[in-house]
This record gives sequence, structure tokens and C-alpha cells, in this order.
Amino acid sequence: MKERIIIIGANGQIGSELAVALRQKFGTGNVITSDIRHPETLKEGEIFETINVLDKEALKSLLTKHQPTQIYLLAAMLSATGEQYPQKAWDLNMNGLLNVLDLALELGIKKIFWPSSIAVFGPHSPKQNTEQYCIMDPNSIYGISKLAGERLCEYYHHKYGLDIRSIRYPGIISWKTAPGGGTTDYAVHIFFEALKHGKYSCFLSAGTELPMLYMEDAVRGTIELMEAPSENIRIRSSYNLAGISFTPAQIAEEIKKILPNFEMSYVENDPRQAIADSWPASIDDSYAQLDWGWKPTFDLETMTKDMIRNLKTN
Ligand code: AKB
Repeated sequence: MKERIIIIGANGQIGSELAVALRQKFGTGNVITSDIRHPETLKEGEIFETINVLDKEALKSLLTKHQPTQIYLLAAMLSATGEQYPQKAWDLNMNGLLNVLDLALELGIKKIFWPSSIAVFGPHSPKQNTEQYCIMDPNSIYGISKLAGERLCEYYHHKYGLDIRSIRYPGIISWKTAPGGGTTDYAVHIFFEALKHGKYSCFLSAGTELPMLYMEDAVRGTIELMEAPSENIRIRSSYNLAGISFTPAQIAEEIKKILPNFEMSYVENDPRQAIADSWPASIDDSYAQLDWGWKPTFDLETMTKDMIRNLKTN
């Protein structure tokens, strides 16, 4: 079957790179990007639609017009911004998902990707090698909305047969588009600041270990999950996915190997510290490995080299 894909929330960090990879795979004209704001530039043949995922009628018209076979729903408010606007975060993250699930049912669109996050875990979840199934008591509004979203996805799969697939993304590190409003954003900002000013003031403490993933691996993993045979996808809530776990001190050391004059300092009492402290340090992703062959390729050293090389040359 010829695939036709709509990405909702395509201008963000993950969407902008996923769109490139999906257009390469399925053809430029078969991947429609959409977001609440028009992007600055569009390449020849690229189709973009302005949409607010909370406007269900407009979303219905868009889906009816393009008749996609797959939807990637990436519109969301991340953890740090979510704490500033909890009602808005809940509204966007929950009602955006519900609108897409209900319209997918109504319009017969079977296959959906929706991202969850390591934020579904909480202070009582195990810190190291956090398993797929364990205590989950998220205490950020973002984490609460992602956990509720996971339960909805599984429910819509079992009750209505929607082919929903999802990954619990760790912090994503990339050089093309900056992330916005997350707790793991420091691991991207650090590279930009290291090259521009030779120093970075980190809002998380030196020893805060968090799970991260390089964009190239994230995009490949997401498409691999979406391409896997349906019968292999045993988890319809969301898959744990591991890449690289490190602390701010460790990434600073790695950057210093390439930029020896780089200086790192730390700001205390940032509200993002409490969010980070409630999240896992590392993730057990055995189900993703077993079910659809997940394997990350970048470690801290190769990711750091690749980030700095790209930021210097692009
Ligand atoms: C955030 O920090 O909020 C996100 C995430 C881990 O989901 N990057």
C-alpha cells in the first residue's frame, strides 16, 4: 500500500528531522508536515498545513483532505514549560491526543505514532536500568499527561484495533533544531554555548545522570518501530528506549577533549533540577531490542564528536 503520512507538530526538534527522513523514504509529496505556525522555509514540493491540534473541526478537514495512512502526532508541551502552564500542558497533551485518536477511528486511519517520555517515571521508580514495567508515579504535569496518554493508546489499540506505536523518548540531542522547554535541553545548549562562548552555565547539578539519545538514532529507531510487523509490537502503551546515560560533568569532560578551553559552571536552585531528580538515570530497553531489534549506535564520545563537527561545519 502506498503510504501517505501527516506529521502534526512537525516544526519541533524531532519533527523537523523525522520529516526529512520520512520524505526520503516515502517521497516528498507523500509526507505532509503541519504545525501551529508556518515554517520559515519550505523546499520545492514540500506540503505544509497550518493546524492547531486542539481545533478538532479543522483537524478533521485536514485529515479528510489528505487522507493519510499514518499520523505522527508530535505536538506537545514539554516538562519545564509544562510546569509553568500546567492546564495548557494537560489540555494540549491530552486533548490533542484524544482528537487524533477519535478522528483516526472516525476516518479509518489505522497507523499512529505518538511519543511518550522517560517523564512517565517518578521518584519511586527504580533509578538505574528502569524497567518497562515498574512503579510509575510521575510528578510533573508533563509526565502525568504522558502516562495517561500511554494508557489511552493501549486502550484504543485493544478496544478499537488502532495500530498505535510509541517510544518513551529520553532527552534527544541534535544540532539542526533546538529543543524547547524540556529538562534535558541542557545537553543540547551546552554544545551551542561551548562553540560560541567557550563556556556553559548548566541548570542541572554536575552529578545529575539522565538518559539521552542522539537524533540520528532517535529518527532511525522511530521509523524502525513504525515499519516493524504489527504482530511483533507487543507493547501498545510505549516502549522504553535507551541510548546514552551521562551527567553534566561527564559531557563537559567529553567536550573538553575537543575544546580544551571549555569551562562549565552550575546554577543552583533551578526548578528543572526537581524534575530531573524524579526521572531515571538509565533505562532498560530489552523489550524494544527483542520485539523490533532496537540498537543505538552512538555513545557519548561519538555523539560529542558528531555534534561538534556538524555545528562547526553547518
Ligand atoms: C523533556 O526534557 O521534557 C523532554 C523529555 C525527556 O521528554 N526532553
